[in-house]
Amino acid sequence: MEGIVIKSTGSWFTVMQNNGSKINCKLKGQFRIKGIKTTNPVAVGDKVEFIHVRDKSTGLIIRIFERKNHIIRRSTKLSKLSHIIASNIDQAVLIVTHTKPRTSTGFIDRFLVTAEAYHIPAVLVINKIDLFNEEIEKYHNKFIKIYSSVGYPCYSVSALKRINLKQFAGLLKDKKSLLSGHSGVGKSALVNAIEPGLDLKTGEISKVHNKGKHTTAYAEMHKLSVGGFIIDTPGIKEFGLLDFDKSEVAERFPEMREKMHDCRFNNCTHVHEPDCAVKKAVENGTISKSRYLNYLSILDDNYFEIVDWNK
Ligand SMILES: Nc1nc2c(ncn2[C@@H]2O[C@H](COP(=O)(O)OP(=O)(O)OP(=O)(O)O)[C@@H](O)[C@H]2O)c(=O)[nH]1
Ligand SMILES: [Mg+2]
Ligand SMILES: [Zn+2]
Repeated sequence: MEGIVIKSTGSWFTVMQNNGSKINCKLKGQFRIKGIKTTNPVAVGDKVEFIHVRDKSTGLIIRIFERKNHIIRRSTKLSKLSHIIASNIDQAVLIVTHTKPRTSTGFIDRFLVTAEAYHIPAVLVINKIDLFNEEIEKYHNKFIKIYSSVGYPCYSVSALKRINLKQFAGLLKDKKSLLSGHSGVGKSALVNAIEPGLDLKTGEISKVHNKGKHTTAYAEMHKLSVGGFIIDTPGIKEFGLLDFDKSEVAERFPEMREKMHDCRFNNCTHVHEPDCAVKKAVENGTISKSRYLNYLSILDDNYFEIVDWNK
């Protein structure tokens, strides 16, 4: 029998079959997946094969199907082991707001770079559009122009005034979506607006983490009645990266990736080199200045060495 792992507690896994029925499963022996040293061989999102045991009330996972992608974090700060948070994600949905609170483009671009690195398509959902005044409206129009021209779909919604919620539900339909966003942007409000009763803990940071003690956060998938799943990752505030090389950052900006082959030097960092096609594109407005500045800031900081997702 086959199903998808929707919850994991470490030793038990909840597997959901196509018909929606759930069964608690254990793992058969030791699993090893090529190339990843991991503390958990099975993660939420994994497609697995299982057999029933004894009275059929529980199961045994005997096979994990190949993963399309997965997101990881290092098990502990110094550990070489990683913890797989979720796998087979169809899209990363970032909920942002322009006001109350304003989500910075620095945060957004770091999120998008991370999604690119994991090869997970990213989508931006701008919530609280009911709060717009003329000035924010202007900012919003510019924002949409920048991000949609780079290739990121943008949805403008209001959970409160129920604006464009059909489109939002359509976005999630039949997909496995990782939902992220700063605290207070309205993740719970949006999900509750299309799926009443589903109380996600997406933005919460567990108190244990703040004390610096490591506990493993397990993701959970929630089935939506429109079809599809939302992946909830308690204790994980934002996307993190492992072993990411600074020379790869520009490639994670699709609009830079497109231009960089025309730079004079093939190891151009697009910072100070002469005849840089990326800098030229920034000057003539083809590449957004704010995106470029965030690129510089990512190069400059230690973001890619920080792998603690609970920061
Ligand atoms: N005006 C307005 N307020 C909204 C909207 N959506 C959510 N809010 C308000 O924003 C606040 C935060 O919403 P939540 O849904 O709790 O935000 P969250 O992203 O789940 O936050 P965390 O759980 O802390 O990560 C609440 O007071 C909501 O009522 C909206 O579309 N318009
Ligand atoms: Mg919430
Ligand atoms: Zn260059």
